Amino acid sequence: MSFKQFSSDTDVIAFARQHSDLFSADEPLKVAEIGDGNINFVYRVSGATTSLIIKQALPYIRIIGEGWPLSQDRIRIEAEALQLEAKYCPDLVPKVYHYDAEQCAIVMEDISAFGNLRMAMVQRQKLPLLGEHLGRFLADTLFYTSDLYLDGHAKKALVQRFINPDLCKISEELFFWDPYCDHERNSINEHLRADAEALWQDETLKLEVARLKIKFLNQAESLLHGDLHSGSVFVNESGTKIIDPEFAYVGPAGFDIGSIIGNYVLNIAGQSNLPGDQAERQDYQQWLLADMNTLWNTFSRCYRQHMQAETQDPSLRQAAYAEWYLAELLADSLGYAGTEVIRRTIGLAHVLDIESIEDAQQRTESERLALTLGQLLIKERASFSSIEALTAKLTKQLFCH
Ligand code: SR1
Ligand code: MG
Repeated sequence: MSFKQFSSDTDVIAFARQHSDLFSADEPLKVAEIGDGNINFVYRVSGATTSLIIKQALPYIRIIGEGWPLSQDRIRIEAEALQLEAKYCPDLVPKVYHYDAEQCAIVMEDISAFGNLRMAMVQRQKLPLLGEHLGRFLADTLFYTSDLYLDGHAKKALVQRFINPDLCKISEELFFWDPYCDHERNSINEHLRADAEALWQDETLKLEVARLKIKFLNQAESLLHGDLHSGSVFVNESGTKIIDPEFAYVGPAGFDIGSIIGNYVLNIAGQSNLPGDQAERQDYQQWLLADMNTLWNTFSRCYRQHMQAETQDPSLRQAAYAEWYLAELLADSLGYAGTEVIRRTIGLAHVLDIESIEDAQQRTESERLALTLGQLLIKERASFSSIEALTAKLTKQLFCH
């Protein structure tokens, strides 16, 4: 059978029954379309005691329609990336039960015991294991897919398997082009217009963004998740699940680390004006800063251990090389964090952390703060000798004026 969009609950149920043995033959099943992302359709199929998720990729972007076509190879890439990530951190990703090339669909584990990290951050939930889990996920997935672990043939085969031009193009434009000019895709709060215009005139900033962009285009360092924002992370008190790697490709490791750090910073900017007690909001900002330290320090400790124990090439196993590599990676990560913050503030796709501030003046203040922090991250990224140096600077920026 050739590709056909699921068009009824019956289609989805038949597909679920065909490709999993979770349900008994006579068990009544229910379907809910739960996709809240921009790109695909996602269904939960539930029986009496168990459930699963089916994700289907159409040949275009869901929120835009047929006017923005998109390769359906993205769903193969997502399935294969999830399977590869599961090899190194099985506890941190949903299980893939079946990938169907013809229907461009994945049948996978339902992670509804976990809630979306963006919502959790808006509600100021402190998650004791978050930074450690994200740090370990990043260290394992980025190390085991790099030249520091793989031999040359295996690495090049990996690059080939994850060529993802349509999805890369979206990031190339939305991160590195649109926010730095008066692009029709941008969505700019009218009160912030002058700030955006000033940013478009900032040649120093644009030069630094160009340096980050060229690495995104040509530095085939590690297999990336490719879209690691807080909407791609699910959490509860005891666990973390990272979903949606359809933007996966072999790119600069700092892009994944920076994307998620950028989402911490976006929430920090939002917390300055989200509803609620000021002391509580400031306490949460401090928790986010401390968890950024935990994330990077967990990442760098695991990555250093992997290099010492598992890198075969003696020239790349030198201790001094590991230190140089991690310092470069911190700078790259902070730069990409800045691009994520800026594109989510004046670009096409915004975030609830700031959008849910109802009062326009207060929302503008948080957006202005986000732009300030984003520019600081990009321009000063190479000046921070540790993550603590950055979070101390952000603390000063937020609390001492
Ligand atoms: C048109 S797609 C906009 C954004 O949604 C995705 O989740 C990616 O972050 C992309 O940049
Ligand atoms: Mg997504």
